[in-house]
Parts: sequence; structure tokens; C-alpha cells
Amino acid sequence: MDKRAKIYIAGHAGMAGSALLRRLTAAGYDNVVTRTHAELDLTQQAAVDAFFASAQPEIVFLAAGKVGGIKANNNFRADFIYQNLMIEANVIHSAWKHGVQRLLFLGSSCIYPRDCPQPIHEDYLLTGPLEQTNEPYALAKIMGVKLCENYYRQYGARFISVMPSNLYGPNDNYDLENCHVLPALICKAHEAKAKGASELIVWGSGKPRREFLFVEDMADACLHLMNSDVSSGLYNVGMGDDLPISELTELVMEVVGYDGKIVYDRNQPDGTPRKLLNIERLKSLGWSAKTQLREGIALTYKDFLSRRNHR
Ligand code: GFB
Repeated sequence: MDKRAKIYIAGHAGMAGSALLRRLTAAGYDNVVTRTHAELDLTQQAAVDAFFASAQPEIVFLAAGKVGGIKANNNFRADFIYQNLMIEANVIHSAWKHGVQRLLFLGSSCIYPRDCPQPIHEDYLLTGPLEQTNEPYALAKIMGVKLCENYYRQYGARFISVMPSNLYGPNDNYDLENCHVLPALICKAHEAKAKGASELIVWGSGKPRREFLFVEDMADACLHLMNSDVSSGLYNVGMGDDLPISELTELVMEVVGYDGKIVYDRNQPDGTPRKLLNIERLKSLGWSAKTQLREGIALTYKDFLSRRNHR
């Protein structure tokens, strides 16, 4: 990517988009365009098209979307499928229509079948049924992948898709009902420690395994891909290993400095048993993640504390 290229980051205020903005700025890309949600509602086709017509970005990072943890995905099923579909269709179509040179679409590892072989290769897409708790979100994200693939196949548009494993890091959401497991555990361990509580409640059985990727590494992978000679396709990005939620809980408790009892609430869903990504495709382009989980959790906890102190 040319350092002077006009880049639009859709979703720059979110965890993934803000990491992309930091990474691009640090690398010297200073012609980045952003719009807040209040300025541009990406579910509105006419507004999106008018934005592309006037801003004329050359490169697009599509990190906007409705996201959340297992419970939010399960409870707000219509919102997850509708909003994500509209955002992707509007942004990808307008990007093509207004001559965007390259686009990177961000999805999630939940697009793959629930029970597929591990680690999950990109080619396993659409080979089996999806996990029920996040089927609407996964289906919308699959449509994003297919939009990119088919705008390339019909029009030669250089649109690629990146599927990260469970992301965590600075600027995450800590609303316990709707957030992902890692911010939830940081918040719960912190509050339990502050209150001197004897136990910490963890949802589900603690047995599901998850692969976590520090969001700054994800941003680095996206920049690496956009500077590689790739025109199309789907790329997994992850750490290459995973751990059960029970071990993750212990690790978070160590970092936060809380040593109460862990209690599993089995009335809450486990979700998919495992979703470890095969990351060979991205590795073959010369990229791998740098931040180990313990270090990433410590950095995230620091960010959590500084945000709390500034409230
Ligand atoms: O991160 P999480 O909400 O999403 O949950 P998924 C991961 C696992 O952690 C599940 C357990 O087995 C949860 O039951 N867990 C334990 C908790 N304690 C908690 C807690 O306090 N809060 C939360 N949230 N979980 C989402 C998908 O799936 O992951 C999305 O729904 C997306 O579509 C995203 O793919 C990355 O990994 O199960």
C-alpha cells in the first residue's frame, strides 16, 4: 500500500478498528478517513454510497459490525444477522462501484462448521452445520466472505477476507451481559478482588477451548496482508494454540491477583466446543503473532484499569 493512499477504516471506534487505526498511523499512513456512527450509519445504503462518492477512498478496512459474546449473539439474533448483512452489502458494493483498489473484510472464526476437524482450515467453510448460539452472526459473516470472493470473480475487485480467532485487547467492551469471555473474566476478577468476594462465577462448564488473539497482532496481520501480493481469498489469523476456559480463568485470576474459588454456572451455554484455526496460509506469507496470552492479558488489564480511572 502506498503511504499516501486514502484509506477508509469502517468501524474505527471499535476494538478491531481502533487497533487498525493505531497500527496504520504507527506505520506512517496518515491519509486515513473515518466516520463516527452518528456521522454515517453503515446500514443505510444511500448514505454509504454518498460517502464513497464524496470521500473516494482507495483502500478500505471493513471492521464495522455488530459484535458481542455468546449471550448477545444468542439473544439479539435478528439484530446480529440484519445489521451485519446490511453493513457488508453496503460497504462492499459501494467500494466496488466507486473503484476502491483493495478491501479487507474482517470476519470471525465462528463462520466455520461447529464440529469440523481441528485446526480449522479455510477450505472447511460451508462443509457442515454452524454452532446455534451464533448462527445468525456467522451466516452474515459468511455472506461478507462470499461478497468479497464473488466481486473478485466477476469484476476482479481485490477484496480479501480475514478470519481472526477470539480477539481481545485495548478498547474492549466490559458489559458483562453482552461481552466476550476474556473481558468478562478480567472485569469479574477485578471486582471480586476489590470486594473481597470468595468466589468468581464462570459461565458454562469451563471445558470449551478457545484460541485468543491480541488485537494489536490482528491489526499487524491485516497490514501485512494488504502489503502482500494477494488479490483475493480467505485468511485465518490466530496464535496457533488454544486453552480451555477453566485455564483461561486461572490465568486471568493470576494476572489480576485474585485467588478465590471458581464456580461454574452450567445454566449458561458452552457454545462451540473448540475452534482452533489453521494459520498456515498466513504463515506462508511470512506472518505470525507476537504477543503471548499472559502478556496480552496483562496489557489488556492495564487498559481496563486506565479506562476505569478516567471515568
Ligand atoms: O467469548 P464468548 O462469549 O464467545 O464465550 P464464543 C466463550 C466461552 O467462554 C463460552 C464461556 O463457552 C462461554 O460460556 N464463558 C465463561 C463466558 N464465562 C463467561 C463470561 O462471563 N462471559 C462470556 N461471554 N463467556 C462468540 C460468538 O462465541 O465469539 C461470536 O458468539 C464471535 O459470534 C465471538 O465469533 C468471537 O467464543 O462462544
